Amino acid sequence: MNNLSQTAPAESAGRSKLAALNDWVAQVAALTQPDAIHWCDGSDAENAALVAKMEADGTLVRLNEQTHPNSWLHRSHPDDVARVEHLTFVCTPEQEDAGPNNHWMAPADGHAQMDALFAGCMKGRTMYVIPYCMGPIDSPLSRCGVEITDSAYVVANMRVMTRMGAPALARIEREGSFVKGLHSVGELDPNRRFIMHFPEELTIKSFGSGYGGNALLGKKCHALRIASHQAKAEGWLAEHMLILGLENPQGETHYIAAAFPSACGKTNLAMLIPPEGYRQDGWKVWTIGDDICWMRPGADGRLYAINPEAGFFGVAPGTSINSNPNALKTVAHDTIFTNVAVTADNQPWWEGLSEGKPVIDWRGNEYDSSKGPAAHPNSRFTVSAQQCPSYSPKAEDAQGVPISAIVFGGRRASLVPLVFEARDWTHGVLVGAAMGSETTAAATGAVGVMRRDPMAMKPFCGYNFADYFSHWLSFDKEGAKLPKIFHVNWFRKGDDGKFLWPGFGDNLRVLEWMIKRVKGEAAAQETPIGNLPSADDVNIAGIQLSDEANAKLFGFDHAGWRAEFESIGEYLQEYGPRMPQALHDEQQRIARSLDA
Ligand code: OXD
Ligand code: MN
Repeated sequence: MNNLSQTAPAESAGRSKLAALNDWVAQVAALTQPDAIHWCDGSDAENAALVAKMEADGTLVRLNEQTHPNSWLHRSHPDDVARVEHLTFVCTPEQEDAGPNNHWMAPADGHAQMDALFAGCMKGRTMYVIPYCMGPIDSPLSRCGVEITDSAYVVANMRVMTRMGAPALARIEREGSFVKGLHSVGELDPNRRFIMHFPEELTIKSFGSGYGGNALLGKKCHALRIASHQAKAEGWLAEHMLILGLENPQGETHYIAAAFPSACGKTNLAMLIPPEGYRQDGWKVWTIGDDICWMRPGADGRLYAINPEAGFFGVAPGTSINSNPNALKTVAHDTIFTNVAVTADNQPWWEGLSEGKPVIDWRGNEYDSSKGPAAHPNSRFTVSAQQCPSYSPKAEDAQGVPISAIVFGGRRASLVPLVFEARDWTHGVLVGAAMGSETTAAATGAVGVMRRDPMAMKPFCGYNFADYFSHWLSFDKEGAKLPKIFHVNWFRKGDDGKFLWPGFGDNLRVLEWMIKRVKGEAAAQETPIGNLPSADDVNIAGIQLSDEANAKLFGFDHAGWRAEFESIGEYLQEYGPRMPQALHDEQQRIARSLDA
């Protein structure tokens, strides 16, 4: 292989100035027995050599060079297309610390089970050592890790999704600490697949899957599960949130962090293009991140946020010129597509694209519409954030951006109005804790089933949710200037089963109302569930809403919410005595006012 420097395993120690890193690499090599070891430097030459190797062995298929320069298709194993929540574990000494929200195993058992899988698994393979930094390389909010993997596809994706290679290694050597992530695709056998986290040891072990959320360990495993644990200990927040900047015609930009479950439109909202009239008036949306947000209080008491990622691992189906023109421009070149279909002239294709016709489906078979969608519903693009036309220069700011509003939202076909504002921080934490949403194809299992997904962190919180809610509540203290908290629902349906709100660019109308509320410039009606705008308070000029839409999007269904609050009360009880009393009190206060 050209330009890919590899050493025999015995010579591998000593590649870093950090003894702890060299020792760990040597231990992993002794366990997994690779034929060769490659320390990734993140260079273009290294990437070119890896891509050439993957093209030669069929891991990557070149797409149409004229329409999609330097872009590739990867077809994963058909049983390896999503996160596997039932095989994902948090291994803490005490089960209670992982909480009812996580699958748990004692750390010694977890290590034993994983190490048995890893023993000799890299024979005949190259072991890649990937130093990476989550967040801008010079930011005090960033954290580093090292992923060891036997997948060149993982290396290529980590290069896009993180700041990977020599600068990250230099920071790790300076700081002396890093999250350890060990990954092998194994045999891609769903019966020999586990993703385990050891938060106390800042360690991740993932075996048997090459899928993004299971295998790109910087993303969900480090930046959410391990980081949420670190954040609790250190007084910050690691959240499943997009970050955007909303610039008004006066040139003032407010930053909003928004939590939605997987495949519920975070990428679309983060890259929103304002409706025509708003654009003419000078409104702009700036993208900071589309999936993960790390926030901590600054000296002025506000929360400052960074996006720890450097790229987007976005859901392809549904991405179109109507839903997300910025994303389409972003993926026009230098993109890795996974499990999309292709057209006769070898362009990537997925459901929702208005142009082109699929001829080969995501499995690589001739497309036959009677056999399901052409692209897998969870097919993805991996692309550098720098390619996004709306990428904010502030995204690289070491200090992060000050957050004015936090938004929670889920897919709720009924009951939940378009938007409401929490009365205060404690109420906002309850709104996040009570969040519900219908499941999507981002994880294996049934799609469309309503479940509680607090703060969109159900699959990602690395510790007991009850402690997580206490941690959130702890930010409300002397001197804090906390963001306002809102809840939105873009997915409310009418009696005919169709969405009542146009969504996409028109969501800006709702963001505008929020920022006006932050500035004390917009009206709202107080209700037991929070402050709701009427249809007159949100600018809906230029969109047609039926009477049913007006009533359901801006209305408040008393009886429905009474039942919802009973169910929220039962949900909080599931966490037993660790659930903070403040949330029980808040739930009961609202339940009482609904009864009044
Ligand atoms: C993702 C997910 O890939 O949430 O971002 O599943
Ligand atoms: Mn996500």
